[in-house]
Amino acid sequence: MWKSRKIFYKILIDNNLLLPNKQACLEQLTKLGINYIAHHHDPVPTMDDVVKIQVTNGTAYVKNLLYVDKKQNYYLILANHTTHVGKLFWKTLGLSSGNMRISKEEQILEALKSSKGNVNPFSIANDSNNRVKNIIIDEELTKFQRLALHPIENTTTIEISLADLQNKFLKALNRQSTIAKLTDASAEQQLQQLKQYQNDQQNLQTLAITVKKSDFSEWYQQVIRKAELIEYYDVSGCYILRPWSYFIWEQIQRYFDDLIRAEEVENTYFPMFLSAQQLNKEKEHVEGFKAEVAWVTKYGESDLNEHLAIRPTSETIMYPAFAKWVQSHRDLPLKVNQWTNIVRWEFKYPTPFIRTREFLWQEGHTAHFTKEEAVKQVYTILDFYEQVYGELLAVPVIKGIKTESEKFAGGDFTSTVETIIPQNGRGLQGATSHHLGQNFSKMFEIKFEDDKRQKAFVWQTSWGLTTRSIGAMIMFHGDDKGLVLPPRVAKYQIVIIPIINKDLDEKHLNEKCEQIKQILIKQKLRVHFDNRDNYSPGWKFNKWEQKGVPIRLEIGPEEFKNNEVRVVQRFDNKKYQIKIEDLNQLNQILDNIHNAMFQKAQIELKQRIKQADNWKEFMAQLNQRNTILTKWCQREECEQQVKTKSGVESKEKDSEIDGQVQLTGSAKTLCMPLKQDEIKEGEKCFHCGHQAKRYVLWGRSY
Ligand code: 87F
Repeated sequence: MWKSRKIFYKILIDNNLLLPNKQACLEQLTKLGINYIAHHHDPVPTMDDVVKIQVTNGTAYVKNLLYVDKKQNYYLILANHTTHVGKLFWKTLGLSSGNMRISKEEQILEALKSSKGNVNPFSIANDSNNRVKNIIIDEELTKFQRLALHPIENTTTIEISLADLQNKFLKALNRQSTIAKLTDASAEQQLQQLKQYQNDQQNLQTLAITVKKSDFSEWYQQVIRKAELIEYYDVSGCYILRPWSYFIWEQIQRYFDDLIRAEEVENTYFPMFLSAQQLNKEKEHVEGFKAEVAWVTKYGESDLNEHLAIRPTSETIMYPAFAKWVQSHRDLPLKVNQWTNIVRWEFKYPTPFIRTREFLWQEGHTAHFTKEEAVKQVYTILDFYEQVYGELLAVPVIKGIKTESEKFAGGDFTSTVETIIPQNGRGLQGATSHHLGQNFSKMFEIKFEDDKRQKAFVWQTSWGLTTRSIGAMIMFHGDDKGLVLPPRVAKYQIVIIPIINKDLDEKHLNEKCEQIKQILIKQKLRVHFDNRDNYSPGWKFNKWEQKGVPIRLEIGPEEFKNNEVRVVQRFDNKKYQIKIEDLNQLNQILDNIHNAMFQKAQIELKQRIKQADNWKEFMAQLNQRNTILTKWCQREECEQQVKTKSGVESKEKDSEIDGQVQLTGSAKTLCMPLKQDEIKEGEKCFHCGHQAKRYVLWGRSY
């Protein structure tokens, strides 16, 4: 490829061509008044590469074929990429197919001054010796609005109309073109080809995930798209949540909302804009985050007098109102929550769900009479978060406290639920609940008169859970075949798939399926009957497996006859029959599936937590993709040193050990787990040898 491109350019310069390169070509099109849409990309030497370029609906991908006969006359054929170019059409043009050969690299160079992979109708302009006798255009192409073609070089694709190509471009060159039917096929064969083509398209869309889960980041990218959770979007770091994933979020909302409602938390909505002055009110906490704040600076064509920040969190939006609402101790506790979107303009590599510039969350903010009440609130919410992860998403978490350097700077302490992604051993913060002390209440003057008519500041908490939780669930439970949904968040918990057979009347089978569906709906199960007749049962099995539906019910001739269904469980592929009258077991079966998924996940999580008593053991475990629980002195200086040293030493490591690519990057503290053994006098910090105070969990993190 490289070699031929070099020759290509050399000749272009030597011969002083009419259209030496794509710039000249595009300029020429503009001069001729031809409108086009351009896409720039890496070279696309083959048709397989070409069809990956996204073009507008109604645009055909064009195969460009240069033929040559025995007398060295050339013919350029433009065919729709799906057309099978036959032999018979040559005769209709008064030519003999026996004389025609597809031209070789040197011949392409000679006629069009072009290389293989760079044949296109625009290079006709460079055929100064009139070697190309005719340009033959596939009749199929007349059915499209535009054609996708390369302007001389295959690093750009333009979409232009056939009419412009013929009547403006080729006409200006005084070149003849002929529209012809290129395929030899009979009408019936053509229909067959069309069906095959449609089938292929179908398969293309649902093609299995091409990598195993062990190729983790590629696997994740494929799962989120093929399971129809995410659609990509033009703004970097922002993604479309499709119904299949938004439903999961709705389940999380419903579950958590019920929990906090019982705690007498009230839902509210505060505006998403805030002024610079508002944002800077509590300087200390904003300082570290400033770079991530997104601003609105214009309206229409005019500059906004006062730029507006888009909420990255709502402390400084809410607390001025809190100051108005709290007058006496009778106004306490004040407990509000809101479900909103949040914008944080991060520059780390985005990952759908896990790290995105806009995301969805709930943020809760409470104000209390006493410190004890506030602390209690912090832990109640932390338990709720543990329940969301465990009871809904079947993801185990570790409850803990952040170290001083990892806590939210605006608060007194930060509690957290952390999980560990088994595939790469990375820690992932699942949600957080802060004890804010009186820091904000003093700043914002949220105060009241206590029983003795003394002024007192309130004690506050704030807490948040985001759509990141969905990412953790996908990573934990997905497998080589795709997504595996825990039953409580699955939009469809059960799909019914009829297996049509010539011995079975389709109408009766469908009625049976519909009947079963109604039985299950009465049990409050979320069930879908896939009665599409243009897809085979096998195709449907794959599709719903990829989308992670917990249970599929198959009903074929055997099941129909015996009045039963075949149950196939997604997460462990277990298969068995149940009688129709026993369908009420399905609720219990789904619960069992949830529990089994959670248990499996718990084991996987535990396997990623190792202990270490010294630096050597620590680094060895880190390089085995584990998190490490160590005794620690709780000194910030020591924490910093571990972070820096582990980063340096992992970078120096070979990139491959035991055939596995090693993760590099420094380890930080994930949390000090709430549940931990007591540390005795004389026990030492694993790193610096000072008296240890607590156990802390270290790991690379998301
Ligand atoms: C990004 C930009 C500006 C996090 C930010 O955790 C400010 C911030 O304050 C910021 N990123 N934070 C901390 C958020 C604290 C707290 N807020 C309520 C939560 C839970 C919900």
